Amino acid sequence: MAKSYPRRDVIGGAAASAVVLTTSPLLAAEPNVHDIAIKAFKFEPDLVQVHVGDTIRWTNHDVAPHTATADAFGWNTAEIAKSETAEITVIEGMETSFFCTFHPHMKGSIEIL
Ligand SMILES: [Cu+2]
Repeated sequence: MAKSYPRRDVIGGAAASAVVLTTSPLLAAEPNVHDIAIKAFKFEPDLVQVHVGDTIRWTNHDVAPHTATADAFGWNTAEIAKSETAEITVIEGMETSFFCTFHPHMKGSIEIL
C-alpha cells in the first residue's frame, strides 16, 4: 500500500531566487522617454540629457505645426500637428542640435551621456 508524504516546496525556492536575479541593480537601466513640449514656438526643455537607446518624444501644444529636425537633416520628425506627438530613438553619433523647419529660430539640443 502506497503511503503519501508531504512534498518539499523546491520549485517555490527556485522561483524566489529568479525574482532576486531580475531585480538586481547590476542589470542595465531601462531605456527612458524624454518629453519635450512645444509651446509658444519654443522647445521646453531646449536641452535634454539622454542615453543611447532612449526615446525623445515631442508634443505640440501650439496650433501651428512644428518639426524637430537635425541641423544637418540627419533625422527629422516631419510635421507634428497640433496635439500630436513624434518620437525618435537616440542612436550613437546622431546629430544633437535640432530646429523647426517652419520656424528656424526654434532650436533645441540633445546631450548624449
Ligand atoms: Cu515650428
